[in-house]
Amino acid sequence: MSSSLKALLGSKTATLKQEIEGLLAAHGNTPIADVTVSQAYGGMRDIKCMVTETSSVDPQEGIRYRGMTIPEMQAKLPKAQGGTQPLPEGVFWLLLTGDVPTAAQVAEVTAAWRAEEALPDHVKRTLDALPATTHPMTQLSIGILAMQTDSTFAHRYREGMPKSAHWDAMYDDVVRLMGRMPVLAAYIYRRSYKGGQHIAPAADKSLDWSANLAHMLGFEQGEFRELMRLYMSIHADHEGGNVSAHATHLVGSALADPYLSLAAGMNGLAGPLHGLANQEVMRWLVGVKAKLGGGVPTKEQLQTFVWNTLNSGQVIPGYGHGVLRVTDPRYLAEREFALRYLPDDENFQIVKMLYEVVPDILTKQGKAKDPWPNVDAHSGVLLVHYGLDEYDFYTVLFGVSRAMGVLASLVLDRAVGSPLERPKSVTTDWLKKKVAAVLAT
Ligand code: NMX
Ligand code: MLT
Repeated sequence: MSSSLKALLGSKTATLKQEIEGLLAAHGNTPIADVTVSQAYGGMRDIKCMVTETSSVDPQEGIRYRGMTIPEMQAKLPKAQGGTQPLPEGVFWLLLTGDVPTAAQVAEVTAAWRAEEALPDHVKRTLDALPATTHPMTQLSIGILAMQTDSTFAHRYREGMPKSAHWDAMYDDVVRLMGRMPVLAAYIYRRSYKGGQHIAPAADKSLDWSANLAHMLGFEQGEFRELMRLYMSIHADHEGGNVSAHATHLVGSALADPYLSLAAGMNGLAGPLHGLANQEVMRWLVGVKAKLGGGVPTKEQLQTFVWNTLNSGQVIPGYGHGVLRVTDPRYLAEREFALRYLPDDENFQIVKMLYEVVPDILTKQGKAKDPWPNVDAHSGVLLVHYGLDEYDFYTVLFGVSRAMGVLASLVLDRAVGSPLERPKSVTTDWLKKKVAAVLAT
């Protein structure tokens, strides 16, 4: 499978590999971090011990894809005709190469992905064997694994491909996976919620990837297409340490093919502290409305409800973050979309009011290090506005987008020959002895 993106990638990663080899040869023993006992027990927070090229998250500023903020991407990446949001195909190009693609290059990615959009029959049969009530994220993971029969990487590995060819095989798998992810997602949506009445991909092959996803889900509004372009662009990547990226990278480090690796990442995304928070936010918000008699509650009512949630030992979904210490810029991009297209939406009024109420309360409670909203606090209300109100499906959309970032990183991992990931674990006994030894010196 050749393309100008693949050719560009080949030359860029050769240079990157050389840079890494030079850095390792000259400074391989230079320390970059110390590890405390709290970090060893505390989810390894803040330890700088892995490398991810595609994006980075600054606690005070939020995400940058290859150095670009979301507003910069919205300004600089190619868009659909008449649209204002970046095309995710361009985001993928940016993540992989660090370059802003031209419209023609983005069209090339659209064509390559859309050429791969047929879901094999055995994948459909596998999904159809599951109860329609199976959680959509479980179906997504099973569907990805069922597609593994087609893995070029696994096939070529068995045939003895050299290490230098790993990235090439990985790239081919990733193109196919990216082409199929929206079809798989739409298949899950229509079988779970629309009686199995499936919608074929758009006959117009030049229709962009997100608009085609909207079409296969059953939503033809132009605004919903724009929402999908925004949604797919901003959920794609959040540096390497988040659960879905880290899990994908870790499993891939054993040279598991991208189907096996991505399924692992998606299983992590399905946790309520990670991507599943987007469905939990909507459930919680609807619970607020129901308990308070419907409509938009008063600020005082909301404050009481938030405290009741905290006092009953639950988290406020959509608030807090492992890295961020400010409002997530992805939340702000969603808010901007809402202010433009659905300013009077009732749920949006509540989301806005929560933004005024929750940070204060979390700060007063004094536990959460970050009292501000993350991306999941806002995405659900946008989807509900256009009629996509099956909350359990929301994390699948997150997953389709996240596939771009984690798979781009997987290609880069294989291109630079990243080794098996295998950190050292210690026991509590070892830690006690270590602390005693440190105190004695
Ligand atoms: N509501 C109530 N308590 C919270 C919240 C929150 N939104 N956020 C953090 N805390 C608590 C947390 O549970 C912990 O309590 P304890 O000591 O009793 O275990 C304490 O504050 C310290 O946690 P942090 O160090 O601030 O947060 P951590 O890095 O461990 O976790 C999250 C980050 C995102 C898991 C956490 O903020 C959370 O549970 N948020 C709600 C779920 C959510 O929105 N997840 C989506 C994240 C974004 N994504 O898409 O993945
Ligand atoms: C993500 O997008 O992966 C989340 O914000 C979680 C994280 O970065 O830890």
